[in-house]
Amino acid sequence: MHAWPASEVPALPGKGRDLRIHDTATGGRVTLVPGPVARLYVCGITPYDATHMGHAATYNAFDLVQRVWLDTKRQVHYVQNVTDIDDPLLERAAANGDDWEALAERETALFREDMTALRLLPPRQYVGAVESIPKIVPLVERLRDAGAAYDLDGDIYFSVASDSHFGEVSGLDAEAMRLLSAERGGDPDRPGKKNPVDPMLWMAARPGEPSWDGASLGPGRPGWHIECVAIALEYFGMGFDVQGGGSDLIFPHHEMGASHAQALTGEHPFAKTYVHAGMVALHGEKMSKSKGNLVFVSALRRQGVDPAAIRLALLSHHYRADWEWTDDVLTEAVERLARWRAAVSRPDGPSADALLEEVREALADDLDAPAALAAVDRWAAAQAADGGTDEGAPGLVSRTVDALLGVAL
Ligand code: 5CA
Ligand code: ZN
Repeated sequence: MHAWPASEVPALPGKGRDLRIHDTATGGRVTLVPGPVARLYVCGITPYDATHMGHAATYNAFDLVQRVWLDTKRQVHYVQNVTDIDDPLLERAAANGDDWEALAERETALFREDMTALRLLPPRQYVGAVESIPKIVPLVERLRDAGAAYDLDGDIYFSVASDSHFGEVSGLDAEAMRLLSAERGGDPDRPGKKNPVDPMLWMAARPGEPSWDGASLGPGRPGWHIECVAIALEYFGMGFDVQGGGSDLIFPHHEMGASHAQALTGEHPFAKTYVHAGMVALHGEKMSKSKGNLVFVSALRRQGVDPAAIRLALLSHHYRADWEWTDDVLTEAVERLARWRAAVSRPDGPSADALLEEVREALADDLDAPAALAAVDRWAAAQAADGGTDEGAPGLVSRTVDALLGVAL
């Protein structure tokens, strides 16, 4: 699949700091020291509805990771998937009398437009589940042949007992895992499973549903977690720098993905660091396609909201916090954008050298975007109050905000 166009990242003077970030697996903060090419895998959308503020907030967090890495003069190899075949997509298409492929294509196209408008850097590879099936099938066969997977009435399940590191990403106990598995696409109550949370790797073809050639597995379609494993192993192999997504992916998705990959290769870890963004809510509940309590990026754009203001609204919350989308969040962002634009359109101002370092330090400190915004606010307020004589300052502020926060002033 093709991704979306990249917005340019202006060069900044000097060099940024290495990112210290919260790692879900260890529960503590780690300093990321990738090689010259930092490798990031972020779980993409299931395209059965438009991009909402929760998705946008999560992708914004991982865009900041990339911008910090780029500022340390590294290259970034970013991979993202699209879950373009899965139960929710088929269910939504059936409910609307729609064709599932057309639905997936339409929503993926809209996602690309939203990402472009928000200036979120595109992945180098943007890869669909369907196009990955020829890579997925041999992995499932290998797991089965190694005794890490078993057949249940034609469906193939992964045995979590086959990975001695199972449980290390989420750190959850068996009961918590069982509850989350039931909530998030698993089938813990299906009789015959070795462990209730064992996830499906390959689902045998169901009447009326799309299916693909599965070689020795028989016709069917892939399970969810193996999709991201196949894609990450294809482009990175084991031990890539960061796997990211929202906190709703910690279990089962990222736990199972890690175990699939570790059982397949005998190596550990799958990702060196697991990073998760908090959940955005609306009216007190997690924003989710299944609940329908959504604010869409595309709807705001249609109403004429500047995407830069949407971006500032996302940046005004710490990525790890769970937060609530309200009209006030957007109003504040619109006002901030206007203040910043007025400030950088003046011919001079107070020196911005210290501001650049403050923004760098804020982002290196577990992506503290609210602290970065506060630093820019202070510069803009100082300029409005006292002016300044540094002719290079407005330009440097623009470039800093553009390169490190993805906001074009
Ligand atoms: N296709 C899978 C990942 S392989 C999936 O979870 N798709 S999704 O469309 O449901 O979510 C896409 C991304 O947005 C995931 O990283 C998910 O964790 C994140 N996300 C979903 N809802 C929210 C929310 N309310 N707040 C923050 N992030 C969210
Ligand atoms: Zn994923």
